[in-house]
Amino acid sequence: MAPSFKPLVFSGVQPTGNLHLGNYLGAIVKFVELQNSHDCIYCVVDLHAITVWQDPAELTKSIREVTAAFIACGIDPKKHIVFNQSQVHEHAELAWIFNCVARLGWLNRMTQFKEKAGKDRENVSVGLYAYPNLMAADIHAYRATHVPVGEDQKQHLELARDIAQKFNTDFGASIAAHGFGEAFFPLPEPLIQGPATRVMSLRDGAKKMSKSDASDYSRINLTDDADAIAQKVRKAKTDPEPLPSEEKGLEKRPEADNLVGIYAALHNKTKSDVLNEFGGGQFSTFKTALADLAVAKLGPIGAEMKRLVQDPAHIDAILRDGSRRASAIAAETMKAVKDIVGFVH
Ligand code: AQP
Repeated sequence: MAPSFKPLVFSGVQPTGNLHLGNYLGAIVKFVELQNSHDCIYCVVDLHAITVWQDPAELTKSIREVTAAFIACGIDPKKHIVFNQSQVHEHAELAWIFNCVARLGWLNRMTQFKEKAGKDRENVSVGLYAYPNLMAADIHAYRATHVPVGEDQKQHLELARDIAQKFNTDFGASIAAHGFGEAFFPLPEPLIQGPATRVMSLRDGAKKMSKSDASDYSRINLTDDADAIAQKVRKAKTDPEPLPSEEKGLEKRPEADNLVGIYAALHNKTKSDVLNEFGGGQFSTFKTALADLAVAKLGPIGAEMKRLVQDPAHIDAILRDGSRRASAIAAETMKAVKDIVGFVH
């Protein structure tokens, strides 16, 4: 019989700059929903952020800004846990164990590393390469069972499952001998659902919307004001055809597909619902409706984020409290892992 684990949600967001509509629809909206059905732990993953260079003062600001975004979007840090990764040392400790479990061949297959390292592979940090092992440690430090993420994180989640599986197998006898049954780590389920699991750049339907894109017109930031949102939607790349009436008509039209997906996700509808309403019409009409909807949804979030970051002491107190509660769980896991591996402690 497969071992059963208490359902627990874990996910993280990097404090690496402007949070955008992709982070919001691909991840944070799901974080908020899951609070109604699960215990949730949401982490500002600052150790991940420094796998590429971060200006220290900007990093501090970004950690507080991501925390503010979580709260402004509706995450409750009292009922659930919100904290920053570097305050819970077990993440780094467990990541080392996983460095010794994961195989080089597994990491060599990671497409995000290939994309981020590009041609300059010799010159990127070792941390960027080992990033997926740290991500596995983030999840497994809490023995989390469900991980809401955007489509781009799917491969890393599969690696986290492979690491759990190999740890459970390699240490099977020790796991049983220490009274943990057949498996110590659950195989976490990725939660990647809905019409906007991969929001694309507004300038290029083949590229993911991303914080690091040089063009600010490629993304809608959570802190953009109404004018900026409206202008970015108006300038978003489209094609000359009217909108199709059926979803099949979005195939090979990446920009149209992206905008329809964004509208559907913001409205909590399906793409097919959106095409029932706008199919056959011109993009100009649809873009006006999309801009209005985006302003209505994101405007209050941006305003609340700006208000919250005015009080860094309040945000830091939330992170400290969350870190304390996260540490209590992660310390239990790490203690058990040390027993299982055979360390004296
Ligand atoms: N475009 C996207 N569409 C849907 N989901 C997305 N996510 C990111 N971009 C999109 C999801 O947001 C969560 C947090 O992401 P992250 O900040 O940890 O890392 P990232 O994927 O590296 O973000 P960026 O914007 O793409 O940063 P850069 O430019 O530095 O590479 C994750 O669940 C992610 O899937």
